[in-house]
Amino acid sequence: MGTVEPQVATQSEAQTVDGFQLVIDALKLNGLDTIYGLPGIPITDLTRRAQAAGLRVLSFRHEQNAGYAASIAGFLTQKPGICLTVSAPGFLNGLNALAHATVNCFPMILISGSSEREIVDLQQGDYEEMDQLAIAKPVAKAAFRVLHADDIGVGIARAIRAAVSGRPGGVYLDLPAKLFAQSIDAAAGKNSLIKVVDAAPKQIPAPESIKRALDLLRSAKKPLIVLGKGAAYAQADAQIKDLVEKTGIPYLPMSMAKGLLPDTHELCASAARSFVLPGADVVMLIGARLNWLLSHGKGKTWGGKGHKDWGGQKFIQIDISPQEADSNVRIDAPVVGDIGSCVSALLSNLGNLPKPPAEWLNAINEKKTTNVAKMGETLAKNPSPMNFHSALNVVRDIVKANPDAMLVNEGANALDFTRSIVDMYKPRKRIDVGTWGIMGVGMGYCVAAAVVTRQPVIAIEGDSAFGFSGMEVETICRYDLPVCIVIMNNNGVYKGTDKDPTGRDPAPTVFVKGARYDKLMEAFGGVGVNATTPAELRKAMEEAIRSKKPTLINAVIDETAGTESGRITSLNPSAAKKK
Ligand code: ADP
Ligand code: TPW
Ligand code: MG
Repeated sequence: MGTVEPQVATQSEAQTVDGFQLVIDALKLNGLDTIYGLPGIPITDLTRRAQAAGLRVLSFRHEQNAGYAASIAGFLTQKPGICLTVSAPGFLNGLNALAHATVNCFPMILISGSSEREIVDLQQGDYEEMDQLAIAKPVAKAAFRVLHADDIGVGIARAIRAAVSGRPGGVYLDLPAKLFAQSIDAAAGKNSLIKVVDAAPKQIPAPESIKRALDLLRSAKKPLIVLGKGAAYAQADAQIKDLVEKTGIPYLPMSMAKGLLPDTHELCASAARSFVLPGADVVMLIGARLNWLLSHGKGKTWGGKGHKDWGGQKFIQIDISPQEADSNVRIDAPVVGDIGSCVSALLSNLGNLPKPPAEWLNAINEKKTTNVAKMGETLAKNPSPMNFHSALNVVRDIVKANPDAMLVNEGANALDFTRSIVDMYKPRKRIDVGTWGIMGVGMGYCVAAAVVTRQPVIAIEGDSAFGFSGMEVETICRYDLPVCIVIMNNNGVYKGTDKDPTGRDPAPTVFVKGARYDKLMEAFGGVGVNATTPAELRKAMEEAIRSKKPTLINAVIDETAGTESGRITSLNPSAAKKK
């Protein structure tokens, strides 16, 4: 603070404003009040002055985690999450998250300081020299560089529009060191800032596309709705609930769409996934892509005989991107627009759409009943050592009792089992590895989830997954966030039983046996608990939620319990359930 105040005073006396201040003012003007980042030349003073100006500046231990935090803040708020890094190495550390944001359609802006253009472009070996703009472009939805202070307003406005309009994504904004120190006339500076009007305009679907979709639904004998994370992002929760309930069509939520309607809803077909996908005749995708997570809309998952075989379904696809349709299989009725507008248009034109035949609904319910009963039996067991099921049975109860809590989830078995066992009750409560199945999002997500929602956060982490961002437990303690991390500790990747056939080293998938991750939390003043039984886990989780203290529970899981889960089919909850 001591260094900040005189600077501000000097500026106002001289009636000038510098680049630092213009960046801060442009962010504030657009309601971007939180920065996830890591300081250093040339952006250290930007972090200090942003904090002094009232922005929330959350400082991380590694830029990748700050970036993941920004990306998920974007998903949760529909405003671009801001990640701020230093040049070359800091920028590169943030780049993974930028790519993640783009791939997952989360709005985010990675702002990185950069070195002297003249030196970088002549490759004369500047401090942290790198042509960052060129490197960011292939993984960003858009990338911009600002060279003059009076263009900062435009640069930030363009970055915001690019991040949130149409299909959201990651945007890179390159701010060279020299820019921050440039001073311009204060009035001209103020005038150069842009408060973005209608950053993500509604996109109304064409009436004929609505008619086409409804005609197809009318012809369906076995209709199915698939809800994706685009539907969760769109915050059209009431319309989506209405659509499902008024049409009576069973729905399948993708991982991050769980809870859009409660997983316990009578029309939720999650527990009959491997029955409804091949069985459906008309499938309406709402904010979900037919990518690998849905087996590309073909093959055995969809009732096709071979890997490339089409199952015969007709598809309706609601998506904001006009290019998404036909990316994997034929889409018979594309509906292009924002989900809120599309679903509203469907609702107001439903007319006398018949309810799905009872035969289809009964068959689904039968499957659900059988599968739920089977799962119930498995969950009720209490083996020693604890396994994924007996531990997740506890998590399931805790989440049920705390439906507003955020659930962060990553790992392989720790992911697949949690997704299929732990029911979600409210929209946008479950955040996870997303489209890439990426490990390392955990602690960054925890920080952003706690900061954005002000709700308790529960993180269910594989021991390997946790390791990618584990140092951020210090960040969680520093900001005293109500985060309860549960490490499903099975001594490694998938399981802890592999051996090096030569006997020389530990196997590549195996970690230190009996590691005590709980001690890591204690090192920074948080609560660490070692839990070897479901009862101990329950007690520790309840206490964490009650106390709101940063807590890490090392849940000791049978090291033989997991399955090799790097396969595509492992993301199918019913496949995971069978094992
Ligand atoms: P999931 O992994 O849950 O299946 P995807 O990430 O594959 O979901 O798909 C999300 C889709 O949602 C993307 O195709 C994206 O274009 C779309 N989308 C995102 N936001 C909106 C919106 N507001 N309106 C319509 N479509 C959207
Ligand atoms: C950035 C590959 C997929 S799942 C996983 C790895 C390394 C870890 C699984 O072990 P974990 O879970 O977390 O202990 P569990 O319960 O099965 O034991 N690097 C990145 N992303 C991915 N997806 C990988 C590697 C991977
Ligand atoms: Mg593990």
